[in-house]
Amino acid sequence: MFETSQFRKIVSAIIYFTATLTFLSINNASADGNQVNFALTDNAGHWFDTGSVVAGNRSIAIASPGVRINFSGNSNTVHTRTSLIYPTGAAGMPFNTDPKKGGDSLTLTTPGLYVFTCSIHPYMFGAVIVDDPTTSGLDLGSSLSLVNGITVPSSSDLATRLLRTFFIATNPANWQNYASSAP
Ligand SMILES: [Cu+2]
Repeated sequence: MFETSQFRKIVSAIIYFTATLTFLSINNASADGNQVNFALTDNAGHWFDTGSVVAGNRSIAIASPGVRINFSGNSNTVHTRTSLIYPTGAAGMPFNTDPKKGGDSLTLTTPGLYVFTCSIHPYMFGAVIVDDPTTSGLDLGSSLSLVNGITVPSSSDLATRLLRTFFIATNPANWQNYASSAP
């Protein structure tokens, strides 16, 4: 269990990230060339690494509809690219691949929040928010579908918990190397 102070810090972090993402959206920040490149790495926290920071995070990208998502393998092991969360009814979803090191691509056209994971290493997360530039605010999708088949409102408690988990798992500061003599 989290202590209250830790919980408050996490809630503050989520509010900060949400506010920052909304700010970026208002300013029409988007991936250049309308593509997002995720390198799947062995680097703790940066498992799905865009190489560029959005809201303090290298595993999130904001793009417009039609964005091309490219996954490359820069890792000593194989991974799947598996859609964990996606806007309900989104074109091309669910998405999954065999375990591999090679590349895959897909195009996201439906606005909303997409979170990809690896089915072998379920702590690996990469997120894309496909934002329709003609609407105000950041499009998360009114409802989100999960890999287990359930659908939840994007404003639900479960969606908030999953978002919190995403930000914890994609922060390298939350990972320690216990194989080290000084973890
Ligand atoms: Cu993996």
